[in-house]
Amino acid sequence: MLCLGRSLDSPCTLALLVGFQFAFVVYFSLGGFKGLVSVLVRSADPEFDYSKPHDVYTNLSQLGAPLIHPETTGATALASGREHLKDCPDPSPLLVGPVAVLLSSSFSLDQIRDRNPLVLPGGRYLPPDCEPRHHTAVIIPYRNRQAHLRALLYHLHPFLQRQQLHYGIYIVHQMGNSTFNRAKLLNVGVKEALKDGEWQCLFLHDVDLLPENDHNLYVCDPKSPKHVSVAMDKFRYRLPYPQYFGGVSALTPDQYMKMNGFPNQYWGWGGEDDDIAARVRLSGMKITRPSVAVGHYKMIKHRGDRGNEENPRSPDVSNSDLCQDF
Ligand code: UDH
Ligand code: MN
Repeated sequence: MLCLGRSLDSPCTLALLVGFQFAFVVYFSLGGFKGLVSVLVRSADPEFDYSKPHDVYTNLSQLGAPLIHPETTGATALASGREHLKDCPDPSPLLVGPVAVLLSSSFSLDQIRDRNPLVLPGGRYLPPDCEPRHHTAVIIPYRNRQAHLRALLYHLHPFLQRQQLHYGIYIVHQMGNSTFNRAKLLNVGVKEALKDGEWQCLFLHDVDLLPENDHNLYVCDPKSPKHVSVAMDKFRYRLPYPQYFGGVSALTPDQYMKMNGFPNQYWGWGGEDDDIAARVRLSGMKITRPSVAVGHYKMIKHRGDRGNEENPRSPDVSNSDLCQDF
């Protein structure tokens, strides 16, 4: 105490203390508490104001004119006349951040097509005025959810076009009334999509999840499988549990092969997403995630479906299953 008292008595120390205090006051008043927190806790997360979302069709009129006739399909038609195009800018200048979500679409499929004149038959799109950096197949397991499908297509087409991706949407329909099998449908979808195009990224997408922020890019992480729907309104915008891998996730074809695809033996609701997460880990990969700030999704409210009753027992998942499924 004596020592401190003495040093405080020194005019030099006092001047220094006053100087520090002054600097702190100036610092707080300029950056506020938020500024101080952001310096202490270095967060790379962007911030978005979800209270003022844009219309999901914002900026679509800025997309270039089609270089190919909309009726034309096939790889050669897609490639023709594009040799001189520059790479699309990174990031896309068309992004707007939070977008409004219409949970029930009153639009018919014809009306959705009319609102998206640059989308080609088969639900494909290629930016007309630049060479896309990413090639993404969106694969949707589906049965008897017409209203959800219309809401998703109305939302997802403009959302993905603003990201300037080359994309295709594949709806994998389970016929008949037998028990639903989401993971098996996803396996079918991956196989068919890869026969159809040279996709670099496979987005596995529930039909009832609508992304709320177009900075949530529908591209893969080349290093790790990505769980994308990290902040769903249904779970109060956070992960329900740390290993959750359901809803929307993204894998490169290589990652899909490395984990030997998805299990085929999960009939009915539940369990298959945890099995898929286990496969990722067992094959030596990690799961990446976008930040909670961009990974916002709204889920269309619904009850359990007939034919997709809760799976009474989770199949025994063993290492040997990893070698059998596809
Ligand atoms: N799906 C269909 N048709 C069905 C069942 C499922 O298309 O009949 C697809 C669809 O893409 C859906 C996904 O499978 O988004 C996942 O199914 P889900 O939406 O039923 O899963 P979720 O986790 O279930 O949202 C929430 C409550 C369901 C009741 C659970 C039983 N206790
Ligand atoms: Mn659902």
